[in-house]
Amino acid sequence: MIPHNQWAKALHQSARAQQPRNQFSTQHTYTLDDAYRIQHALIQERIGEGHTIVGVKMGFTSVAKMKQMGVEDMIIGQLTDDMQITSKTPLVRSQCIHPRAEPEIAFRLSQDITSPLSVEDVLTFVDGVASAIEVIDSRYENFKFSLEDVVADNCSSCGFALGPWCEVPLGLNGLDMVQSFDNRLVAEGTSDAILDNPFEALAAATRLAHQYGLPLKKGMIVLAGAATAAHFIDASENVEVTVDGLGSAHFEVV
Ligand code: OOG
Ligand code: MG
Repeated sequence: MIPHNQWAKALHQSARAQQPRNQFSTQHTYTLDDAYRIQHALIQERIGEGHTIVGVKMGFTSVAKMKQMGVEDMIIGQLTDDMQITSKTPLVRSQCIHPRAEPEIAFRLSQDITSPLSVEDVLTFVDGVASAIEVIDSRYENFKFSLEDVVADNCSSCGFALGPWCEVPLGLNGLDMVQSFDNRLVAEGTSDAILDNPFEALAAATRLAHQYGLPLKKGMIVLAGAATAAHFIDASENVEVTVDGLGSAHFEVV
């Protein structure tokens, strides 16, 4: 028997104490279903602290990310309100273990989604698109994990910043996505890297959310997954992501 709640508490504690821990998979065999149960229990720890679920994030929707992390399946994690990084709530480096930033695209849901949707249908469930930055901060030593380990750890999620909400275009293909640290270019890619079409990532999110019981409610945010490999954030950096036609998301590291 896998002690789901105990492992969730251990991961939560690692995040709160900035103490990386061993992977579970090196000592135990557990399934993807177990991993999502641990993730749910981990989110309950955050809810117990007074936070609320504000959306989901997709992971490994680009070849660049799969290659960087050596993991080959799409995954889904959950976003809570305290993860949002704004000009008033910058990223506090000392509250992270080994944070990395990656360029993403965010969707805002215009209505509840209760069943898996096709890429054609998903368009009518979105009322905003934005450039985004995701901050990931694995709770495992050396940022190394199995597919089950990373799912249990809520897909490494730590924070996210959004650019201005834009009207939903009919297509999101061929958009340049660039990430810079203190105006220094660190990553460059295109929106096509995200499953050939970021709307595909949104459709995949509806499938995985349905399969693993994650809520998708009106007003929630869906992060489509990174278009490039992620980059380590050092001290005192200004992180910015610009997506062609969608403007920029940025935040400060303090
Ligand atoms: C896991 C999270 C992957 C993405 O955008 O592909 C992810 C990790 O790389 O630690 O967020
Ligand atoms: Mg990501």
